[in-house]
Order: sequence, then C-alpha cells, then structure tokens
Amino acid sequence: MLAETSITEGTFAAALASKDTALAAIDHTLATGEPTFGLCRPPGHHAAVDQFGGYCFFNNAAIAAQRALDAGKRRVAILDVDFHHGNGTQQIFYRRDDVLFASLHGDPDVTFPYFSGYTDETGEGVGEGFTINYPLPPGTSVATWMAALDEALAHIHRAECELLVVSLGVDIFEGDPISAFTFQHVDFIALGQRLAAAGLPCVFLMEGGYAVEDIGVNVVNVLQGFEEVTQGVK
Ligand code: 5XA
Ligand code: ZN
Repeated sequence: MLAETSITEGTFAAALASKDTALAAIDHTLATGEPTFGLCRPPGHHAAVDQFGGYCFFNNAAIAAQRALDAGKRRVAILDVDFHHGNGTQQIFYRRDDVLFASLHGDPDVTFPYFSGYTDETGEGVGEGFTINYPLPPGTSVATWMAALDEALAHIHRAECELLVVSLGVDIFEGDPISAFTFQHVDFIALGQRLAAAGLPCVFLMEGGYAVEDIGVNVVNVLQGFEEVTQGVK
C-alpha cells in the first residue's frame, strides 16, 4: 500500500523498474566500457531530492551517476539534451563538484518547468562551475543548438569527467507535440556523432519524447550516429 502519495501502485512499480533499467545500463558500461542505452519510462530528470513532477518520480540519471561514483569514478558528467530543463538533476548536484550537470533546453521564461535553467545558475559552494545551462528560445535552429552542445562538451572535457550520462530526450524533434525546437530525423545522427567524439564511456537514458511515431527512429539515429564514430561504421 502506498500512503500519502498521489501515484498508483502501478505507477510506482513502473518508476522502480525505470530506475532499475538505469542501474542495469550504468552497471553494464562500468563493467565493459561499452556504451549503453537504458529505455527508462517514466523519465527522471524533473525528480529532485524532495519533489516529483513532469512525469518523473525517481531521477534515473542522478541514480546512475551516483552508482558510477560509488564504483570509483571521480567525476561524472550528466548532459541533458531534453527540450525541458532537468531541474531535478540540477538540484540534486547543485552543491557538488563530483557530478557536472550541463543542460540545453527551452528558455524557462516560456517553457516547463518555468523556474530553473537560467544561465546564472552555475552551482554553489564547491559546486560552483559544475552546473551549466543553455536556455534557448523556441524555434532555435539546429546549428545554434549544436554550437551550444559543442560548448557544453568542451566544458565537460575541461572538467576531466570520466563518464558521460546523457539524459536523452527526443522532444527536441520538430514534430514533437509539446516542444518547440527544430530537429529533423537526420539531426539526431549528428547529435550521436558529436557525443561519441567526446570519447567518454557513455550511458544514454531515455527522458522525454512525445511524437510517438518518431521517437523510435530519433533514438536509433542518435545511437547509430554514436556507433558510426566509435565503431568506424559507415
Ligand atoms: O522533459 N520533460 C518532459 O518532457 C515533461 C514536460 C511536462 C510538461 N507538462
Ligand atoms: Zn522533455
């Protein structure tokens, strides 16, 4: 029985399974060095220490990052490419320097979650400089988005992160019904290629994406682009 919550037992079971999917993914990458994709649903990046919302219950990316630290990694990057700011992930690590959180997302002035994801949110205390936000206006071109991604990846490189967790929301697709970026199918291949060029062990964990006919191809394109670089596949 679940008391004093507004979620059903079925939702709670799904959230637990999603968290376990993230742990299985990170454990595989830690054991083998191979990239992994965790098909987590419900997603996690809006879940904070003391708050759930935005369809998120447990912060899968944060849990995976902590597992990597517990396994001996000194610093982990979480790169959040979902259309919505990962406020939960940011909150969890805001005062820490062992997890760098970088996020590209819709301008919170006009985009959920509306209260976080601004450029002046950069971390606090020892965490100062380990949060970096790229709020972008609705309709942002893919070229502008990719330029911000390159900046984020350079920041991750400078911070000497040893593993990359990608909060992979494909609601940056132009056809997404609740979002406002302009990615086409082919752009997801370029995203995967750029992520692979970072040269880090990498775990992809599913976040948002609501164009149900297109989610599959968009995710596969990211993974295909990634593999093209890491495996030399053409
Ligand atoms: O990344 N977060 C989402 O895709 C959920 C946004 C919920 C907006 N009501
Ligand atoms: Zn989203």
